[in-house]
Amino acid sequence: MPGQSRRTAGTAAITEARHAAGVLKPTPADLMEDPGTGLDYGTRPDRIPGDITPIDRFFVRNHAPTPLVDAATWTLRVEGDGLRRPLVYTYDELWRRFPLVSVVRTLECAGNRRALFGAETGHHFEGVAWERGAIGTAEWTGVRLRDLFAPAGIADEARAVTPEGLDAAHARRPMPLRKALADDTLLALAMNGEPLPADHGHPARVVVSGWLGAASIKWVTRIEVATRLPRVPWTTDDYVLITPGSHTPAPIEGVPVASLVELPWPAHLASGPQVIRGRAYAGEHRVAAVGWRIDGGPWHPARLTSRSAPGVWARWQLRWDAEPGDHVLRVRATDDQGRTQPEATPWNALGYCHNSVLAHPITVT
Ligand SMILES: Nc1nc2c(c(=O)[nH]1)N[C@H]1C(S)=C(S)[C@@H](COP(=O)(O)O)O[C@H]1N2
Ligand SMILES: [Mo]
Repeated sequence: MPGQSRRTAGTAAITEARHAAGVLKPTPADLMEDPGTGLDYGTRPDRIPGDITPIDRFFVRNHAPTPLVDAATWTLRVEGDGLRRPLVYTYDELWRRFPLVSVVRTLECAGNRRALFGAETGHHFEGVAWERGAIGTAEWTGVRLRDLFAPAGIADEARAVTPEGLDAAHARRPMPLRKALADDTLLALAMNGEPLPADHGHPARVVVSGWLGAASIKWVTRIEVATRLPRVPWTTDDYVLITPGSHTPAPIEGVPVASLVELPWPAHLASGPQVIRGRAYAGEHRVAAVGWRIDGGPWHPARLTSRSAPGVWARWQLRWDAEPGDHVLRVRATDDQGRTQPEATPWNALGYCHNSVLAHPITVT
């Protein structure tokens, strides 16, 4: 390829762009929010057309620039003391040898809304200053991890599964064996019906339903099945909840219930009857209800317009007779465990899992 050089990293051939761009796809401001890192872009909440987030605007969270991987020479190693024998798969083999499974699942970064968490607490959090855009839903097609493990033979003592990325961050994040063997835990090869795009993990990424985005490792080159849960930076230093008085940081797994209003922030609306739409997501749980209120008025139920299932956002809408002036819209989702979005999120040092009810400013003219 002109203007590009080749080199080999591990077992995978990586073609690196001469000008190492953080993200490969275009990230226009009318589709994506830019928190300013050069590696991370959020989806604009007012630009999601249907149940599924199109690839051109699906949020990207990269700890290192997107690697360009040649699928023809890439391999996946499946190994560790939790397997009877190690195996190596090629890209073609993954497509041909195993049943292909498609699931619609939402990914949300644990740091979503961190900028709003900062504004709420008056604290400056380190880490990507996300607004509301670090969430998206895609149809993921690929192979179940449990099908990949079967030919290797899972040992009785196996406990933990740790996928590893070949990007410069060498991202790794363990999950318990039971989560890895779930029906909807995939090694995804395609997204929204297209081969996985480079920024989203080409040639293969893990999709861990209902968990924080960091568990869904991109550019996977190796999956370790082990008899012990490994300690890795993403469960000791990052993606952990550090709260006042807590002695050991708690690794984040599922994400808490929250809602997303499909309006710009602040929003401008014409007066008169308005339909306002949005989404709510509760990680491994179902969204049971969504409520809304204007200013200091009473809470009303919003109408859920899609079936709510674990691991995927639910859509809702509300009808409001907008009166001229400055208003505040509050939306509050509740999950099937009876947990409701709080007025304020308990502080944690790294600014994760913010799910407070937001005061959305709307000017009606
Ligand atoms: N190899 C690798 N996998 C990764 C990451 C990364 O930086 N490197 N980022 C993680 C984080 S924090 C999130 S939120 C999701 C984002 O997935 P997306 O970029 O496809 O939206 O990928 C996860 N997988
Ligand atoms: Mo993330």
